[in-house]
Parts: sequence; C-alpha cells; structure tokens
Amino acid sequence: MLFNTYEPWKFAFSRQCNSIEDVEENSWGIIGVPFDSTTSYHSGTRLGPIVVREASYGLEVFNVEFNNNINNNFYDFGDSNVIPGNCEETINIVKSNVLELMDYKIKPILIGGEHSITLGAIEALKRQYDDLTIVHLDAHRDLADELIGERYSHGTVMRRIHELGVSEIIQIGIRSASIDEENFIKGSNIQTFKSREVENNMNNLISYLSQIKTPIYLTIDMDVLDPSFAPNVGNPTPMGITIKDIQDILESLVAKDIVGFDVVETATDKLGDITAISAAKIIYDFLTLCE
Ligand SMILES: [Mn+2]
Repeated sequence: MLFNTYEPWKFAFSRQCNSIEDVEENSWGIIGVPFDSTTSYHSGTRLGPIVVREASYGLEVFNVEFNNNINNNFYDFGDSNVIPGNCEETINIVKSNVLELMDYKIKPILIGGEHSITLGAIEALKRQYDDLTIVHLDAHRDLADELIGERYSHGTVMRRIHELGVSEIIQIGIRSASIDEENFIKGSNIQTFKSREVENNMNNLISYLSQIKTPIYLTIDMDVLDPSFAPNVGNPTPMGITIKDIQDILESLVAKDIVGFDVVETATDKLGDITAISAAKIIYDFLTLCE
C-alpha cells in the first residue's frame, strides 16, 4: 500500500527504508542536488529539490493519464552535499553518491539544481556502461567549451559529457545555440530535434528513439518546456515544447533500458510554483511508466 504522508523532504509516495542495504535491486533512488553556482541569468536552482518535492504532494497515487498507480519502486535518499561556488567539486560529490547507489544496484534520479550536476551522474554510470546514449531535453545545447571562462558550468555540461565518449547524444527541444555549438555538432554523434521539429513531427522523433539499442541516461532541463509551463528556470526561452510532448517521449522510452534520469534547472523559492509543479509531474509520470 502506498502512503501519502506529507513529508516535504521526500518525494510523495517514496518508500521507506531503514538502511540502503534493505533496498531491492533495480529500485530507483532519488537524490536532490540543491546547487546553484554557474547559472548565468536567473538564480535559484539551489531551491529546486525542496520545491519540487513539496509540489509532488499535489499528485495522486493513481495516474489517470496512464491508467496506473505510480510505481512504488523508488526511495528518496534526501539531498546530496554541495559546495557552493565550486562546480567541479560538487560534480565529484554527485558522482560518488551515484556510485554508492550503483553499488546497491539502485538507479539514480537527480532533482536539480543546475544542469552541471548531470556530469557527475554520467561519469559514474560510464564506469559500468561502455555504451550509453544520452537523451537530452533542453532549449539549449550546453555544448560551449567554456562559459565566462569556466569549463564546468551549466552551459558546458554536454560538452564535458561528449568528451566522456558516450555512444550518442540526442538533443530534443533545442531553440537557442551559438554558432560555435552549431559548428561543433557537424559530423559528430550528436543528433538534434529542434523544438519546432518536435511540434511538427513527433512521429519522426518517436521512431528515432525507438531505434536506441544501448542503455539510456535521460536528462531534462526544465527550460525545454515553454515558459508558459515553466517560467522559473535559469534561462527561460520562448517557443518550447509541452508536458504532453514529454509524456510522449517518456512513453517511447520506457520499454528501453533507462539507467539514470534527472530533472534540473527548476529555479524558484515559491512553494506551489508552476515550474515546480511541472517538474514534479514529469518525475511522477516517469515513475508511473518506468519499472
Ligand atoms: Mn537549458
């Protein structure tokens, strides 16, 4: 039986455990990463984990849209330590946290926090998975080599992930990039479905995703959504995709081998904020659909 006892430090419906050793293999493990350091426009992502968890208590056990209860095979392990102002060291902490989950065969779900934290999760998973496809939903490519002189930042995170030698990066919802980033992807293993292409031809995207053979890491920057659904993100960008689009993408991926997931860049200090509600809904839909 699932209990929805309000406990704002944990995502609604998460299971209880006395010790990580008691957790069943192949469970999902939520880690909040309350980190905000290199966001270049709106700040506030350090409060993302708490507002997203709080918003999750507006959801019901039964997910009407998918005619199923939320899968209760997940635990919320609380927040990671972070080092304010030190992106590289915070990424290392996230990496060690994810490695610890992997020791117990628990699959990570990160709630951000700025997007740079995704690098820590993927560095950890790369130790186990030689072949890893990154499905990256974002308004931005995040492929800059440096941003304001920084190699580790929320605008360079996919460039650092690319350097790890992943199988493929599939960028979905893109609508803002530099000419350097556009040149970088030419001839690379980076595939693009711009926001308008998602809107105009979802079937094409779904059929592309259905071809993925490797394990998958799914990272969702909340700014992939149109600002009407998610105004409070680090870099709101008009002409985004919808939550329905994300549901379609999740449905096309759930039969695959998803080994890690994150939802990042929620940037608000307001309880009940629409951006936090949208982020909680996406995590809830994911947990309803995924084993
Ligand atoms: Mn972005």
